[in-house]
Amino acid sequence: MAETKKLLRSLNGETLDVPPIWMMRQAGRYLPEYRATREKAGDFLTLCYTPELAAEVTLQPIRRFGFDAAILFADILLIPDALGLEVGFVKGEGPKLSTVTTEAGLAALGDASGIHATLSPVYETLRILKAELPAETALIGFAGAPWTVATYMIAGHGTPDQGPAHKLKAENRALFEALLQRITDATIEYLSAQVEAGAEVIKLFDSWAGSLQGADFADYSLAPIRAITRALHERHPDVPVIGFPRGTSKENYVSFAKTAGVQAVAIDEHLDAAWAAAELQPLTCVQGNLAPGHMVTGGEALDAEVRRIRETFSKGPHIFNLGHGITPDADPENVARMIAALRASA
Ligand code: 1CP
Repeated sequence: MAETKKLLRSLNGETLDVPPIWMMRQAGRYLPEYRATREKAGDFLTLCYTPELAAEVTLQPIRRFGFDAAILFADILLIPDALGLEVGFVKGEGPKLSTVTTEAGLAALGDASGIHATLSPVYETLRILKAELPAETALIGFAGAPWTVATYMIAGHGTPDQGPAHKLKAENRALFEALLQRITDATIEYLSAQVEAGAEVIKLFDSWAGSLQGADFADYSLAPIRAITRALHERHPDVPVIGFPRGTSKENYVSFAKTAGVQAVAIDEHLDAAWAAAELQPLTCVQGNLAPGHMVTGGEALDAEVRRIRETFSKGPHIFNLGHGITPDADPENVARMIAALRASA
């Protein structure tokens, strides 16, 4: 049977008249129905680990907007939790974790095969979604890329420059590399289980790739991601992977597109779309890259940007998305307006 899900068609290399659209953080605080479910769950981790509630918030933006894909509601910091760190989300402050900065800390972590005990509710969420999603809506599973997850495990919180992770890398490279390896191994098991539970596409978020300079990008963003795509494709050859090396250089985006083993490269809003259409799209499907600020400001500037991005990428496979996650101050009306502008543009 011919593939009918638009996201899968684009990932398979097809150029569509109207590209599929979904949005990073499409389930989130800008939606009143999300805030209500989040309130009911109490804390953020409970929301992630309660399959009925996690499935509910995943479905909310699909019901409201009719996106072409749903992304599993979870967080990249569930892997540190499953490896045995203490992970908490403090309202208004973001995540707080216990840290790994010593050999003893690494030795105390669990290994990859032990993660499923903690993560099995996530797989149940996917099974519920698989049963409840409309037939045309693709289901995306995800994980953080090892470097990005490591930055939180080393610092214990979000950091503007990933300083603590860079410091550990400089002071004890063997320990830093062993930590990346542990995260890589766990991520392979986690994503394989997500696919087995119904995820049709996988996205790897390397949100902090932009702070890796020179050979560090190849060694600590690209290489672990390639290890994950290889192992995943050995087990599940047909599952497409979207990679997101956010904030990296043009040169690095090109080497990522060529060698990461992904079927699409997601680009952030700082990358010039015309450059990406000329240099990346001949290599792979491109996802992006409307600036998230347009979801706050809206208006005709939003319509014009949607048309510009859509036209710029019209000669090859494209997935329409933001360049990064939608922010809590966004107006849901602007999301509807973005989708209408895109679908009217054919
Ligand atoms: O209180 C709340 O409701 C918390 C807000 C929130 C949400 C809605 C967090 C805390 N995580 C999430 C969900 C989430 N996180 C999803 C769900 C699916 C969707 O997109 O709708 C996904 C894919 C993520 C991924 C994630 N978490 C990333 C990578 C993507 C990105 O935005 O760069 C990162 C870096 C995180 C860590 C994280 N989780 C939450 C926050 C506030 C942060 C960032 C912390 C920081 O460094 O400042």
